[in-house]
Amino acid sequence: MALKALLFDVDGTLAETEELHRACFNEVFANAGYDWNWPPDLYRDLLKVTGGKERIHHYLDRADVDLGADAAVKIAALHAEKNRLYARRTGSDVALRPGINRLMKQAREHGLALAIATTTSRSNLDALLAASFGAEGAAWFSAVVSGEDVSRKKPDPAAYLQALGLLRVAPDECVAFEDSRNGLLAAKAAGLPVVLTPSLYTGHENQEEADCVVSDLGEPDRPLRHISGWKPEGHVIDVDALQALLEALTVGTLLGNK
Ligand code: XBP
Ligand code: MG
Repeated sequence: MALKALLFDVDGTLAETEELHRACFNEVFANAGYDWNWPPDLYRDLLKVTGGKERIHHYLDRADVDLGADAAVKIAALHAEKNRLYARRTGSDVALRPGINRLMKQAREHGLALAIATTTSRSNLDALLAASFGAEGAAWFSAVVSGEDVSRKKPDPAAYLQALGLLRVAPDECVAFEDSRNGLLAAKAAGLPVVLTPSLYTGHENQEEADCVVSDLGEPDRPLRHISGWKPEGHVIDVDALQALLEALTVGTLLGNK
């Protein structure tokens, strides 16, 4: 099967963004006069709910906090303010994870399509892409699906299915890159092979459905660490490695192993 496209999750996969999201949530809560605070251990648990607004709703439900009849409006305002802070800071506070830029450049040189399938807000995505890839960054991606483009967020496959439709490719001609269990389940439900690079908040999660789990995509002077599943021959995930992964999966399917 020829490799045609790479689909990337955003938070945790392109960059370790969740600490910045968490700091911005906490700052916005404090500025609004609420005594809510999300330390890392609590945030790890809250991240099971994808989407910032949904996460605030979930937190208030479990803390038994009632914001009254206009709760949804108040939560939407807090979330919008969190995203404004995030967009202002993402350029200086967030860097791409190892191998992301290298693999995207190489994929483009090989004529592969790039896509984004995320449950984060469009403004967060735009800010991260601009900060990471410059003004032309957005043009690198043939399909971009954010949390606002789908009615159901990950683990629902909607974001991936929409991206595949925009790319006009079959899932077995692609590889998806994810860091979280919700993302892994979403990509798998869309039929995609998945390379999982666990992040700060997701290393403890069940990874069994992933086709390949590695510490990160690696750089020539900073080899990846293989964790489980299919093992790349070299020290980095590059286009050849991904093609080899697809071939291994095809053989596995033919032999009934997958
Ligand atoms: C991860 C998420 C997001 C962010 C916050 O998305 O669950 O909700 O934590 O983003 P992904 P918003 O890994 O799919 O990119 O506040 O914009 O919802
Ligand atoms: Mg993620």
